[in-house]
Amino acid sequence: MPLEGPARIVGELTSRGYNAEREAVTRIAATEDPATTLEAVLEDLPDDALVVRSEHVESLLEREPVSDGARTTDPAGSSTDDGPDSIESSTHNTSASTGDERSTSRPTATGGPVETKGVPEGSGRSADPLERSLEIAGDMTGESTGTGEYGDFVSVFRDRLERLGSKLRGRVNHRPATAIQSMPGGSEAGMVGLVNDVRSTASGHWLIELEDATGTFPWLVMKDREYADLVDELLYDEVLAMEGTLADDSGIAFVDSMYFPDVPRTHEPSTADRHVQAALISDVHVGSQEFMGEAWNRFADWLHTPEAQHVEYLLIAGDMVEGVGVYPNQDEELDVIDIYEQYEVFNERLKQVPGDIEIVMIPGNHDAVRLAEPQPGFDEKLRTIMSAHDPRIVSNPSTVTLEGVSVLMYHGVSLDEVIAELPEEKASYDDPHRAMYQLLKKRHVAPQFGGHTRLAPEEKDYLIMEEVPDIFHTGHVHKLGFGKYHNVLAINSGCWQAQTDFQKSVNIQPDAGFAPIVDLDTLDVTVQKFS
Ligand code: D5M
Ligand code: FE
Ligand code: ZN
Repeated sequence: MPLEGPARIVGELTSRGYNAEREAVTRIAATEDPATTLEAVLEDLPDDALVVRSEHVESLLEREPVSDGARTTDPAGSSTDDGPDSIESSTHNTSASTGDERSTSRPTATGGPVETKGVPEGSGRSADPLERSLEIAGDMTGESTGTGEYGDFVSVFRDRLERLGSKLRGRVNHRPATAIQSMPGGSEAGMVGLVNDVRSTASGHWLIELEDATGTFPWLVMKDREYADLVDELLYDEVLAMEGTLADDSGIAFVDSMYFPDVPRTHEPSTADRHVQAALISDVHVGSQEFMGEAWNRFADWLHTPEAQHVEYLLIAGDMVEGVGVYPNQDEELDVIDIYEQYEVFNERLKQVPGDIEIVMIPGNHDAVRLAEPQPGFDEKLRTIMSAHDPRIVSNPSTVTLEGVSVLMYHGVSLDEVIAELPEEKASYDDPHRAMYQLLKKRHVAPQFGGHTRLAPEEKDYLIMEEVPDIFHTGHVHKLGFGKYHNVLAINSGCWQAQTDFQKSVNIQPDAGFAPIVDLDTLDVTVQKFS
């Protein structure tokens, strides 16, 4: 049969410009001759319909039951004999994308419950959509006030120092930089500030200059002190607290303790009240010659299977498309050269995802939004292009809370920087989640200005982790890795792009074609492999 399997049916519908509800696809797949049913459904569809809904299919099947294998072959209901293949299709007819509420059971032509027979795969999602909840916080789309002028840098740093500093001020007896300078030599002093400079001295100690609203003050970390080990974790512009003893001339302080804003060790993450899952992916790179279409097809197919019935959310952490002109000579590896066409193709790929899965996405550095972070969500034109599945499109970073579980989504460009600056054992491409731990410790997704990561100063610092997320989701480095840091689940989600020439040249082996699936009720992770 040419149209066996829901994903093929979805593909056929999308190639003709239609999106489809999952339930509708399942019903078509359940008929004796899905190809004929599909044609009949399309014939029957109202002219203005863009989405094939379950009621379209049901109403056709009620009028022309001949094509409905489940009910016509044996009205007495032998379909139940089909055992595990027999799927109750009438309970979850939902459209996540519209939030429409529909009746939960349908009479058949013979008055009994609809049972589908011989369904190769697929069933409705596991739960009532009314049990779902999805909230967005920190989306700065449309809120950008930055002009890139000096005043913006002053306000963004002031905001950062104020908000991250407030997490440290209770822990140290702190004074402003200028006040410390006039304290008597030998006093105990404390300060909260941004890392302005880190230098090694001739004798191998470390000099860390902290800056606050009043000025700067130098702190000396002796090489044989326990804190010396933390110096190689420091990034410029992160917020820290120091405590120590002033030298005789009060021109410098010897560090006794160093504090990071950090996630409290006692942090207890929230969990969902029912068994429900989210698939976390990123770096799809549609439009690249290396985009792994077959792996994506398998992923979409899998989402239509009963095994995936609890997957009700799909989060995509940036790099939807390959983009154009992102890296030198990138055009030589493009499959689709027009940026809008890339998003059209991406939209087709989204349509393969069951219509009742909620999708949330943020942009990445390959996407057609400003490169500097925070990156606003896509503009109206791109939203229109990507509208078929009705995804929620928010800024990079943003926090999405799924049934009480907060997920901080950040594309991850700063991870390159963390990995470059920190020693291998603290952050590496092979263990991207460990680099994420560093960001959690700093309570900031991209601390360092003026480096590799481009930042746009705004009135407020959108890159701060004001609240501790339950899950931190990044991508960008194309490596799969996850683990827990002070009970926060950090996941870097791999990619859907095979190794590029650049990656070959620097010996990066991407983890392509994997989908980490998170149980929102336990925060356990399973990885599904599609490559
Ligand atoms: O980034 C994928 C990963 O590869 C990320 O760690 C950056 C790195 N990368 C990829 N191409 C380049 C070039 N040309 N220069 C420097 N770094 C690169 P992505 O954002 O998906 O391209
Ligand atoms: Fe990428
Ligand atoms: Zn990227």
